[in-house]
Amino acid sequence: MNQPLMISLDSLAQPIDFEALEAAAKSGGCASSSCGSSAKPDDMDADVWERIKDHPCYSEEAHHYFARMHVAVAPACNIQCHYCNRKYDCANESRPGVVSEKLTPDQARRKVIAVANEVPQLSVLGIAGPGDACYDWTKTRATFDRIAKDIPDIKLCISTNGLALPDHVDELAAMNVDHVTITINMVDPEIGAKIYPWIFYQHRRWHGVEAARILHERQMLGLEMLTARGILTKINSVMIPGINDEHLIEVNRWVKARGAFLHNVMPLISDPAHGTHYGLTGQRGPTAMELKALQDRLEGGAKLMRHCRQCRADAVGLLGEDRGQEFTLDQLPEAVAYDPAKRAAYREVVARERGDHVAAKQSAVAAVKDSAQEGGTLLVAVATKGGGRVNEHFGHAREFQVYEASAKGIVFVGHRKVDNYCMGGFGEDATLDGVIAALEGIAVVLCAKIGDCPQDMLTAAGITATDRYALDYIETAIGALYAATFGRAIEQAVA
Ligand code: CLF
Ligand code: SF4
Repeated sequence: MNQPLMISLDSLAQPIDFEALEAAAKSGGCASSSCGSSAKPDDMDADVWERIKDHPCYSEEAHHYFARMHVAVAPACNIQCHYCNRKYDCANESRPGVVSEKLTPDQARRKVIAVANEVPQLSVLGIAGPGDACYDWTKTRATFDRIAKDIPDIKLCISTNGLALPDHVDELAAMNVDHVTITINMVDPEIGAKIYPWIFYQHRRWHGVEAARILHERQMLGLEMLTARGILTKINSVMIPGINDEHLIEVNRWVKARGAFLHNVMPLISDPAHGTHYGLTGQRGPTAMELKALQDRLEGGAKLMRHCRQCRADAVGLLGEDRGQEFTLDQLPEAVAYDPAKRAAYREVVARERGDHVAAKQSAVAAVKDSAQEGGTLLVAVATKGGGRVNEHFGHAREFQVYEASAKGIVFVGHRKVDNYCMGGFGEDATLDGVIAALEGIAVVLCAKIGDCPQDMLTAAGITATDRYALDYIETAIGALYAATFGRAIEQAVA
């Protein structure tokens, strides 16, 4: 293992101390591009790993360290989804299609440079609407062209419904866009007709099954074209109970057969207040356990992404945090110049921390496999603010990352969003009830600190919470917990 760093990454979510970063980088004597390679999964080509190792969506492991930002330059859309209403905006609302301000390509350039100068974790620029990035193509292309000139090492990423995608695949390849997401919710137009009321294609509107069939054919064509060009394609699917939940098993088969790199099944977000068709007609989303059960059934098919946070179309920061409100247009300088120093220094630090983390993870996973027993599965929720460590106060957590420890090792299986319990020094019982409800099925909560009162209430709800593993790597903590748990009561393991 490496020597401890001069700074810890447990403060990733805080403003970065550049002096400390630079000093830590200089003390390392290790090049970021090579060190990161120690984290490569055994079953992945070195070339593919090189392309995803800093992408927080394409690599679960990278999402502990690297951030994405979206620029909302593409407001026009060519289809209607029953789960979307782009008129609704709330700064606290995190879901696709929601933005606080739309940008021109020049404004987007200013914003990306300002963020890159302030947020050294930034590695990916995505265009994910708020409409469709391929339909609103002129603005998407103009934005990517500008940013690629100023920040050549930033990864360009795009998300689309797929209808206009085949028209732009060659340009995407020429522009070095290496990561494309297509939202595919069905491969059966009869099911598609229950999700999409209409599409706009070849200068006219199409409705019902006919519309869904065209969309389906364009999505499959787009995916095949991307695969043929070696572009890493992720499929997002919205799980809509009673509409396409069972059907997503078929979708997974189809996209795997056509070379999809990842399949990300996300829960439907549905609330009457959002004014969407599903929200207004009472269509519910899945529970966290229903989502997990479907994802578990999909294991063995196209590789799953389980750490999606269903970002806004103007999200900024690590997945699960949103710093967008710090970078609204009125706060940006008129003239910006990119300074690569902070991002370069940060990468040096991450490269070292990451090698250490991977070694710790491997040893924890081996310990779990060694002590695993028949049926010995433990679901653990972790309060973390990044860096792969147990480093968040229970009361400050806005989400918990969920890991499953079993004979298969230690696997990230999702996250649970919560309202933070600690509201400026005092806890709210009603909020805590909501947190407990969100932790359905969880056996143990790991956090950096927890008060007696919430700890007792969690215990009464059958959930053990402990700060015993504060600042440990997540897997190290879970490995120790697992080894101590089986054969003894959880309460003894955390005593
Ligand atoms: Fe953005 Fe999407 Fe690129 Fe990521 S998000 S365009 S691939 S950079 Fe990521 Fe956000 Fe989930 Fe999307 S967590 S909603 S999967
Ligand atoms: Fe909304 Fe995206 Fe669907 Fe268009 S493709 S209707 S922006 S969710």
